[in-house]
Amino acid sequence: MDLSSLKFDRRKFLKIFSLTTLSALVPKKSGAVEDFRNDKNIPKQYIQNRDTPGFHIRSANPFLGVDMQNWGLAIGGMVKKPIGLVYEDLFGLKMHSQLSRLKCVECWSAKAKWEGFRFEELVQQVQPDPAAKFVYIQSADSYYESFALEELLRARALFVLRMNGQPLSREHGFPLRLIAPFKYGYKNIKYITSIKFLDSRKRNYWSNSGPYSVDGTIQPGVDHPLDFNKKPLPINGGEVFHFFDKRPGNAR
Ligand SMILES: Nc1nc2c(c(=O)[nH]1)N[C@H]1C(S)=C(S)[C@@H](COP(=O)(O)O)O[C@H]1N2
Ligand SMILES: [Mo]
Repeated sequence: MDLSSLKFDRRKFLKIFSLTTLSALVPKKSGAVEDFRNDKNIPKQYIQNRDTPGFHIRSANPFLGVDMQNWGLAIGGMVKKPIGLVYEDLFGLKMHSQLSRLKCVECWSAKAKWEGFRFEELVQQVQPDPAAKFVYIQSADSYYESFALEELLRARALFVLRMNGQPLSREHGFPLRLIAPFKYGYKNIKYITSIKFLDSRKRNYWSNSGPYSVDGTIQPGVDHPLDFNKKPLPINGGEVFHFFDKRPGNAR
């Protein structure tokens, strides 16, 4: 199927591809790629866990990155008006910017300037059923996350297109990721392809594949920020702030 001629024509795109077709185009698994998780010789071109200076990279399943010829964002489930968006559509939404820290459960954290749109705008477009109090998000690397709708509507939750003044890099979630700084890093899903409104809470990748909770709210304790001279920094729980971070206007 040749998508290249349709790439920039949204109306045609939406007419020709029903929402089900759209999500069928987005591979649930990263193809028939072998499982490299326990392989120390993962080919270099794969996005994989890397402790890179400034901002580490975490990718549970080594992944080649999103193929934009096939990328679309499907928003559906219990909604009045399911929609399919192409990358260009996302730039028609109102952009917000914030400085916030991503804190991984593996005791590193790093901050960046993020730019993106608020979930509220998508909610307005699709008009969810009042019973749909939960949101399930899937990504191109077969990762998935689960939220209460209320959490995604908080002021500091952002669907991010740009990081530090550049489009998201392949490693950090291009073309679209979530930044929810009051949740541990694993909730900040990258390479998003589909968002579904549901009336019950689904599980997430790391509660099914490891010891982490579905909720993933940052807990009180001791943090070890990557860019804080490796000195432990006590935190009070909730979003982690650095003395030099810009304080959020109305963080919750
Ligand atoms: N799609 C997807 N999103 C993901 C992950 C992943 O493996 N796949 N890893 C999570 C984890 S554990 C962390 S800590 C953050 C790391 O984001 P970064 O790679 O941009 O630093 O992404 C989260 N989002
Ligand atoms: Mo993480």
